[in-house]
Amino acid sequence: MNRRAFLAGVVGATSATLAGCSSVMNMGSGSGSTSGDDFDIGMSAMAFHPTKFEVKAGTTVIWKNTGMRRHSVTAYEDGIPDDADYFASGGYDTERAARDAWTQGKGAVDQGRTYEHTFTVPGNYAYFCIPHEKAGMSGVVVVTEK
Ligand SMILES: [Cu+2]
Repeated sequence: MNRRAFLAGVVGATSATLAGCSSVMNMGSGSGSTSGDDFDIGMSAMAFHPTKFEVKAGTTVIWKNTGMRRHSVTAYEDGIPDDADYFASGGYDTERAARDAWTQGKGAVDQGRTYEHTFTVPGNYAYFCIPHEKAGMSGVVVVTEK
């Protein structure tokens, strides 16, 4: 009787059925999707999916709120390259402005909506979601040379 072999088989049978990201067809709404993909980074269940996303310089990254809550895409001002443009959903120029606007209900990426930003300067870009910052909703975009 080989109990150990049986247990090993059970452990090996983990199925990763994360059924997110069911693609929503975007018929003729012209929402600025650059390729066939609807979005690059999903926002749901208080996390960015994936949390780390790598692109080449010059790429436009699209976030989509795939969940039920309001989220934001807000760069950490001291978490991006010195010569890079600041970015935040709502179009704010500083982290402070983005945080202030949120208290007035502005700057959200609402359910089903997208936000996009074009990254031109190589480096790491740390960003977060204002209402879920304390819950650990943050991510990083890694921009490599062309
Ligand atoms: Cu959020």
